[in-house]
Amino acid sequence: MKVRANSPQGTPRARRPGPGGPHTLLRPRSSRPVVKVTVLVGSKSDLEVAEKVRARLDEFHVPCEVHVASAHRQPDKVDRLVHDPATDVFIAMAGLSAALPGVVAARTLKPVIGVPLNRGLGLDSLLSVVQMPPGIPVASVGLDAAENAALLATAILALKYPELEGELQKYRAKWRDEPAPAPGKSP
Ligand code: RP5
Repeated sequence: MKVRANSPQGTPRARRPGPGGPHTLLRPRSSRPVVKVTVLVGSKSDLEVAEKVRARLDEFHVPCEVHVASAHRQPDKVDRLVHDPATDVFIAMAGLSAALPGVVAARTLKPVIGVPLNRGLGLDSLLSVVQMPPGIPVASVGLDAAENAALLATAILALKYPELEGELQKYRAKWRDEPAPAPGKSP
């Protein structure tokens, strides 16, 4: 079967938004939201960073769900969430030994963005996420880097939903006029 460029699983490339306004294709048709990005965090104590991801994705009108699901303490829950067919991109964040991004990546072929959280040494979670063994990749961003995780997820989604390119362009244009914040801080 011939697969068109930018058409995952051979589905036709998403059209530009119609009269319904921006991101028609990202809007749910039924009452149940269509999830595009699923964020998993290892603990309730990680929710603050996850909410920053949600806030950025909300600005881009990208549907997002956040779940607490520890790789060590709730492996069955992680498994259930990873097999949700509505998710296009996963963002997994955890501190300390931070197994969650790798565990999610081991169970799906979809892109997984890992966010190491600055909880113990900092280096512990960073290396746990970055140093994945060959064959099971995780796209790691920096410590607590919620903003970059959301932007990377949006860039991946833009391959399937081209209307998101406009959001990313607007975002970049804003950066040209504003000074960069300190590392790990959202603008
Ligand atoms: C990790 O251990 C979590 O991701 C969290 O960052 C850290 C501490 O967890 P709690 O003791 O707050 O549950 O698994």
